Amino acid sequence: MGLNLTQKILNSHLRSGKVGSGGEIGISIDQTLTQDATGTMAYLQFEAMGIPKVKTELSVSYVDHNTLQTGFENADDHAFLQSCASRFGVYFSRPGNGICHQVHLERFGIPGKTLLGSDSHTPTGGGLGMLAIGAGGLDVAVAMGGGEFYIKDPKIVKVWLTGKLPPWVSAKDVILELLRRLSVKGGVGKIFEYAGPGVATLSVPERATIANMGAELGATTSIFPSDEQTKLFLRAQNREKDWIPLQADPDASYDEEIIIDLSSLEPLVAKPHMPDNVVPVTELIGTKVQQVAIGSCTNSSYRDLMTVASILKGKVVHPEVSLVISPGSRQVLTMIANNGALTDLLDAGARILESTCGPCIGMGQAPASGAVSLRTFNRNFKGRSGTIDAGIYLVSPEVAAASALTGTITDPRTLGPYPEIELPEYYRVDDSLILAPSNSEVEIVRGPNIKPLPVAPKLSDRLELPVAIKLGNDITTDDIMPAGAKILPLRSNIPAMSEYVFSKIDEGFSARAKALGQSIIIAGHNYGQGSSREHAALVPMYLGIRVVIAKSFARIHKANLINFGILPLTFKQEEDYDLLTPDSKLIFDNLTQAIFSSEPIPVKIDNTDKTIYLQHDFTERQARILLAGGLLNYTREANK
Ligand code: MIC
Ligand code: SF4
Repeated sequence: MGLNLTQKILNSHLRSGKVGSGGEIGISIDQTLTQDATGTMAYLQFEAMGIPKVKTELSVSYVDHNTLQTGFENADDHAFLQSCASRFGVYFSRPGNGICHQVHLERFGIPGKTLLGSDSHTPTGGGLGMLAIGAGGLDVAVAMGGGEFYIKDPKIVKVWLTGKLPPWVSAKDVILELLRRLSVKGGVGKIFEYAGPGVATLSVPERATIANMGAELGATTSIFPSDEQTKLFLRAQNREKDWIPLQADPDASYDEEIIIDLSSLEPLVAKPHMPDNVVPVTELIGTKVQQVAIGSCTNSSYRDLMTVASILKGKVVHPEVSLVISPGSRQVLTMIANNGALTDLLDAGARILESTCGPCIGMGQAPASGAVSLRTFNRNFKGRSGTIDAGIYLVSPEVAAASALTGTITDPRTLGPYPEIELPEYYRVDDSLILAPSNSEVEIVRGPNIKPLPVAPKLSDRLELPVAIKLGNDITTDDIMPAGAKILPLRSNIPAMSEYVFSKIDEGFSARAKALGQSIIIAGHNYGQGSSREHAALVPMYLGIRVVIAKSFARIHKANLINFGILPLTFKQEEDYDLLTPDSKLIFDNLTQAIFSSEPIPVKIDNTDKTIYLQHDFTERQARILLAGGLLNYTREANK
């Protein structure tokens, strides 16, 4: 039996376990990326491991999230990151050079390699045929030190593409269609491997859009074959030497199969407040729009911005719409500046922002109260934009540009002939904002925003834990640890961040958790979906959270909880969720043994005669990490 593409890459990087066994596998990581919002912790953790230089083939540190400098904090973090990069052997992409995933695709991604990034949209690299996975900063720090990365052996889904996208329908609609079919939980534990005759009709930037937003399915990653399109892209980036052909064997087998006929797709929209709340644009025609934001790691490539510029050329945006555009990279920005498209955008009334994440992570451009904002981004969680009652709709660049002109949600197919964008034969290559590491000893610059790393306590055998909060389904890491212009600058300062845990849904949480000392979180399905931010585990750990009981967990967040010594447990019987109240107190006994056993854990509800049963699927390695009080303690002990 032949192998699929994922199996080929996993096998060639396998360091422990067996592909196809369903158990845990450990793989070696060729490349890593970090961004500034998760990077400061990752480098503090790398430093704490005492390894002098990274051991990967390539590691890159990007600055793209915290670029609004309203105080000293972000600039301090940038200086810290720049000095760490130079000291530890990491390339440093300076602020202004672009969004990590876009720049990595352009300048560093290589088919067939593994990439681990401290950002959940790292799978963007799958557009180039890489096995690119998002993880918490601590896992990335371990990979930088040469350690293997562990995942549960994934189920591999074949996404068979046929046909060709019709005019005005684009890559964003392909991934919105998958989200419509499968939901934000539909990809947990799975890798989506694209194949079929439709693949050849998609360019690498289009594939990257699809792979990028596979993160919203909860997938471990998504991957496309490396073919002639990949070669064209790499040649145009002056990197043809990095190309290798790579695809599944013709007789490869898969765990599941999904078929999408590209020709049958139509423009789609994800309505507030979840990326899977997808409907055809035709259902929303006429809805008034106050803001249109184009950018993010999903849709800000040269192809996307040229499409938008062609639609807007010679026209002006509706007077009640604020149009903001953040180009994905300096390469994209300089190319549209040189070919005149930037002038078309400015003439149309667009407000041009830096080449960064910007509004996608609430770093500015919060919409007006109650506004409708159409965004080409990947997440529309309530409040993430910075305005709690704004309605964020996720759309393609085509729908965004058409609606910016009319002031209402518009079907772009009404605009006439579709501007087919020709991709450049050569992109403009200028790596002068990417600094190579230094060979000499570099002093690490630590401003007052860089606070020491909190370390988790060792696991106690007996815990009596009151419930700190009881939550429903699909709680995101934005709910747990909000981002935005006010809170993101505190990412290197855990005591300051701790004031904001759950602040968007329960303002009293932080004070209550502190008063309780140690406590527990109860949640429904898919707890911790969304971002890879380990702060959503680290800061609750700092506030005394020792256990999270949920109906199910999102992959990265579950790993982050274990990394920070918090027990992620699930209900043996889901109905037991209803027995717990915000005032319950739970009594755990013999925990240090229970985490090594597959037997359900009996837990007494204090002041009642009830016992509920909880379960886990910890591997022996994860149980040891939990026992040690998290991955940092565990790695240090292992390196002694
Ligand atoms: C996001 O899109 O939520 C982020 C900000 O890029 C995060 C990382 C972070 O919280 O720093 C992600 O997706 O992992
Ligand atoms: Fe940045 Fe948004 Fe992409 Fe996250 S999703 S990396 S915030 S652009």
